[in-house]
Formats: sequence, C-alpha cells, structure tokens
Amino acid sequence: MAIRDILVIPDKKLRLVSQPVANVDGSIRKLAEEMFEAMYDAPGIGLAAIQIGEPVRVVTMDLAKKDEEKQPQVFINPEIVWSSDETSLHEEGCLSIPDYYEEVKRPAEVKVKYLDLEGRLQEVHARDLLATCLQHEIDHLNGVLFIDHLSKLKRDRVIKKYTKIAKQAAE
Ligand code: GNR
Ligand code: NI
Repeated sequence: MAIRDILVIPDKKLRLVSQPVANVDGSIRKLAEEMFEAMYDAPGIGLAAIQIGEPVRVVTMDLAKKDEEKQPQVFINPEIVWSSDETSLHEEGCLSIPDYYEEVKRPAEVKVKYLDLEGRLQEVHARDLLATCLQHEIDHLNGVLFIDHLSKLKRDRVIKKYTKIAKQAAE
C-alpha cells in the first residue's frame, strides 16, 4: 500500500479536534501501522493521526537515535494528568510545517495516561524530548500547532508563507 500523505498547513483538517478511540481493535492497529510508515518515511519522531487525515486520538512516536534500534511507541487517548510548574525551552519542528523550527516553552515534565495497543491503561512520567513530543502530539489531537505557542507576529508570518506556497502549488 502507498505511504499516506502528511497534511501541511493551511490544511483546515489540522484544526479539527480528534475523537477518542472507543475500542482498540484491528482498525486502530492498522491505523498505527500506517502512521509509523508515514512517520519513518518522512522522517519524523512523532505523528498524530490527524496528520494523515484521520481525526482520532492516536499518536505514534519513536525517539531512538539513528544508530539505535527502533523504539516504536503508540499512545491512544493520551491525556496530561499532571504538568510541572517548571518550564523548559526546546526547539520544535512539525511535519505539517516543513522546514520551520522555533523554540517553544512548555512544562518541563508531564504525566500522561493513555491506552497501549492492547487497550491497557498506562501512565508515563515524561521529561526532556519525550515530554516535549507528547505535548506537541496531544496539541495536534486538539487542533493546536506548535506555532500557536509563538508570538502572533511569528505565527501569522509562517501561516502566510505556507498559504502562498499552497496557492502556487495549486496554479
Ligand atoms: O519529527 C518531529 N520532530 C519534533 C522535534 C521537536 C519537537 C517535536 C517534534 S514532533 C515532529 C513530528 C511531528 O510533526 N509530529 O506531530
Ligand atoms: Ni507536529
């Protein structure tokens, strides 16, 4: 099967609030597989289902370094149940905003509860890249992009640039 396309701003679908998964069944496992395929191909370290056009609360991630073995992780219906008062600044990028990187301030640590691919309830205490990535992906599930955490000036500039590119591509 062909690799699924990753949606790019200003695609309106990226602003949808994704629906919770009711049952972790074969269709969700198939979706996760398609997400990994698109994520590894891009390549990226995380992906929310809406980035391939599916408005459901599924996130894939692999934070392994290039020389390490794959570490595929799936987070279903992820929910932040605690975040630290302490914040940290991390440079972020997004496959839906190609080639744009900016530092974003977020809580340094979060606790996230989620379902795994077997439908079991799990909880993770995340810091560093995992905390950043989980918050970035959970934002996607709520129709929020990392540029929404920047100044309005920077955000408007980025949206304008990608709107122009999309219009040129449509000519
Ligand atoms: O590949 C990605 N890298 C990344 C780097 C810093 C913070 C977040 C990310 S997630 C991003 C892939 C993506 O767009 N996920 O939604
Ligand atoms: Ni993203």
